[in-house]
Amino acid sequence: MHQTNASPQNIVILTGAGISKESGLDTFRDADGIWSKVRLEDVATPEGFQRNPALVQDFYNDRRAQLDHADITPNPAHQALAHLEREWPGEVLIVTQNIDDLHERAGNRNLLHMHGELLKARCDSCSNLFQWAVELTVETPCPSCSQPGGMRPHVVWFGEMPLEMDRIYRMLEECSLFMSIGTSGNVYPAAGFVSHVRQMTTAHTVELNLEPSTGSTLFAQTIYGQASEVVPAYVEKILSEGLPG
Ligand code: BJW
Repeated sequence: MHQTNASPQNIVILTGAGISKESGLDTFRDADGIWSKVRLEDVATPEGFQRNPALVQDFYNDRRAQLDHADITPNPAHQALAHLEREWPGEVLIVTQNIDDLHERAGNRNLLHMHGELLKARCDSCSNLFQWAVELTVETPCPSCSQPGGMRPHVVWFGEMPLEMDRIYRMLEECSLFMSIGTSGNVYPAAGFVSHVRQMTTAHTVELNLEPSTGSTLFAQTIYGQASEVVPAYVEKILSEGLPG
């Protein structure tokens, strides 16, 4: 492990659907991605949910059930990030856009789900939040206030505010390394994090993705390949050599 006498260096890691692709979960914007099968306006907006709640509940019920399949497991990229969190002397924070639980299953504990979690549901009537592993329907009563019709997946749709933004921006402003893994850089505010880090800090910025993202030129370093290969290699490099620069 690389040792230093200076104060611990913090790492913020933004992850997107690409990190879970090799675990068997679809991305959104690749040719065979989720948005090639369903319209995002129908399933990922509050207006779509108002128009047809049953369609939206079914979409998330299917994805929740898929997470339970025995063959959906963390891949070497998730495992490498858990190893990094355990071994790195400073803070390692994962900010994931993903609603799956593969980072938790790999062992990461310092983790924010900025677009919500598939295994949680909340009640629009009383605002309570629940762990949720089973089907949700338009008739499901809230376990707390008993109202039917108010339960929805705990996910962030277009036009809704992503979660934990204050803590995320604070950590971005205090990091020495910002890594972006498996995200196409199309969705804000996540797509703007690299610019924020560059404006506010001297941190090193690196993109690890299958191909250049929309904002690839904003990164100081870019590494392209399958997440299961490039992420473990990068983690081993910084654990043995320290941060670049
Ligand atoms: C691999 C790989 C392998 C493949 N290895 N890599 C105009 C300008 C700027 C902003 C806006 C605008 N108009 C509207 C906005 C805001 C809007 C937005 O960004 N829209 C854009 C489309 C322009 N954003 C919002 O509305 C957000 N909220 C917000 O801004 O609040 C502020 C506000 C609110 C109200 C009033 C005023 C202000 C909310 C965004 C919510 C996004 N929700 C979703 C669905 C969540 C639940 C679910 O999962 O169903 O989140 S959409 C979807 O996209 C999902 C993802 O988290 C998100 C990002 O996708 P991601 O992860 O990048 O996936 P892909 O598929 O795009 O990319 C995968 C990448 O992996 C690819 O590059 C592959 O190459 C790569 N890859 N295999 C490595 N093996």
